Amino acid sequence: MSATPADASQGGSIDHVLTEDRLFPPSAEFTKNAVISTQDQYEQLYAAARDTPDDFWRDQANEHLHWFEPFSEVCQWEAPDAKWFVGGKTNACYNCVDAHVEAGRGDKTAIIWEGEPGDKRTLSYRELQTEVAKCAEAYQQLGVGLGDVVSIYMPMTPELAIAMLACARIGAIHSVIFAGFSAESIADRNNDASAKLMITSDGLNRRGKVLPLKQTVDEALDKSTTVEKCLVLRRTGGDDTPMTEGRDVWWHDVVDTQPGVLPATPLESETPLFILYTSGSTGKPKGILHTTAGYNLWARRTFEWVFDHRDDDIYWCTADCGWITGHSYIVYGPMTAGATCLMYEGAPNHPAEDRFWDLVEKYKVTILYTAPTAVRAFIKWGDEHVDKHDLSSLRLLGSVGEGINPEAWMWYHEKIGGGKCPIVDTWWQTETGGIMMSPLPGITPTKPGSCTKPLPGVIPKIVDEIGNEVDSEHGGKLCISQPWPGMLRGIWGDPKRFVDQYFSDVPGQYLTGDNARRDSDGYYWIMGRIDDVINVSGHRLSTIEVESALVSHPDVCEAAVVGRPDDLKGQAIAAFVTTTNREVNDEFLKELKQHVRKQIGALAQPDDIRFTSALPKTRSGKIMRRLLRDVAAGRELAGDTSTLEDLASIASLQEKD
Ligand code: 6R9
Repeated sequence: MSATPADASQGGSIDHVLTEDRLFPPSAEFTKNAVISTQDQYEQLYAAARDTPDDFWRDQANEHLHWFEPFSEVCQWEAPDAKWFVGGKTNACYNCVDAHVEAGRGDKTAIIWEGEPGDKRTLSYRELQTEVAKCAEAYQQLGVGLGDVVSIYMPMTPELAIAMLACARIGAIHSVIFAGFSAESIADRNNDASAKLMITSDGLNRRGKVLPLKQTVDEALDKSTTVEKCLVLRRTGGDDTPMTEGRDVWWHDVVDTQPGVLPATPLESETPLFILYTSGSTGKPKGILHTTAGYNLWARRTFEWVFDHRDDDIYWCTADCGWITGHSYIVYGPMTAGATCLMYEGAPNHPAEDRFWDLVEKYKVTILYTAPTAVRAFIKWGDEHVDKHDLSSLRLLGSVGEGINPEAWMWYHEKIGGGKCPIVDTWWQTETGGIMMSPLPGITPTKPGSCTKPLPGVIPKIVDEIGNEVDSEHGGKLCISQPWPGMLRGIWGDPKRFVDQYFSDVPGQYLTGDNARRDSDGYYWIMGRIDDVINVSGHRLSTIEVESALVSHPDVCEAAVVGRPDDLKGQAIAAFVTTTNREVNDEFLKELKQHVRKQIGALAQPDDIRFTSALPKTRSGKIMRRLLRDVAAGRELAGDTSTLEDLASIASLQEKD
């Protein structure tokens, strides 16, 4: 059987070639104290959310959010439009901050912050309440109110979280733009969202250097037609920050001088909370819209279930607030749950490669949530940086953003978790608002590389190209067949793209854009993006499985595989590999091909292997296979590259052609 490359992205079932049979049950001690501690408890929650969703979510919302006015209806669903907790009034900022002060927990530490240069700050929930109220008062003074969009382009400082929460306090909509994007990207996002206020800082500390954020913002504002004011935080100092009279104001002048008493506004449940731009595989970035009550509840409950949160935890999510992970698991989830969050401003390798472990030791972090790309970097940097530190405070580890290759999982488990911490491999998306599939650390035996089972309220389906469910042996397109409170409510200003992208394939179901399979234990394995499937002689292979086979070789650090056109096979497998220290030669190349063949069979053996010093990644750390496809096929780079971290790595790959 042969296939053309075009077939590769059309869906259908996928061959599964990598077998993983290691199983890691949680320790009896972890289970004993866990929030969800028996399989029965999970099954009851899961069945209730599936079979009687209105009753289930009514109780959840009443118990876990504050309501200024009760809702009258739990969910109105007419695909693709969902409305949750209709008629009710709540406020996400109130739930994150004021609720704890009201309940007598105002002295609890909300944020422990450390800047890259080593400066430190902690904020209790009470202090956070005052800061957030001041910021909201400043917004009002600057003419920002309900429904106005505020663009935030800031370093990872407490003021970034404060700026987000202050929007929520008055019903303004934040659009956080990762502080690494270009002026062009900022302007596009400002214009698409009709942003009224822009918030930034003079500069940002990165690996000991100061990046002049305000200069970039000035360039962006020249092309942003709707922004009226720009609020500037002094972070890095110096006298050379350009300020435009009448437009730009300093944070210390307009925020710090406010009384800090403004209460949270009661807001309709479906009031827009934020827009977050995410790059589509082609075309311009999409502004994913989330609204207040449903998102807030989903962020809170998923945080509590998955991270087994307890009052004395020191929780650290290493993401930047510029990504959904920072929104849901630095700000809205943990803060609604009243957690103590560590927030770190800088790079993981400044001043040295042990910065993260220094932070874990110093602050006695108990829960660490990071990304596979970081784990692979730590492996490459060497165990000696980890060995210097006492990581015994850790009790739970999390992973998000990409599939974690089983060998990286094992290193994370042994080296960071000391063999005792459960790992929660959390699968979700900007669009889903919060975690959808993940182990529950007290009850789920984990398998390296699997995100295991769906959370209560998540009904996954694996379908072929015409929407029929496929049998569990084979992978297919992953859909979600019931609405859940945290789901996106639209693409800002583009209702047609919203339907086309997420709801047109299988009527009434949300199409995730990922492929997955379910094993005989009911565990889910994410197989990568639908567009990334490789079709070799009619066999559809998942990128992650071939990559994981490569990464399991001791001298391979990271791997990305893509299909390239091949006259005979339809597609051939091209692999891009970074190595630890080994010299690159023909012998190594042969050994690697042999290794993959042994691990997963001849079919998946790469035809080409290219060694490179770095893989092209999005700024949030995901491997950009789309660009590598072009490189492998010798094509010009196409599509949107605005989220690309390292164009230089692409350039060096092309030079080798
Ligand atoms: C939270 C986040 C979403 C895409 C998603 C999938 C990939 C995320 C994953 C994972 C395998 C995991 N992804 N977590 N793949 N295992 N645990 O990353 O959101 O930036 O929107 O990306 O990331 O492909 O569809 P977002």
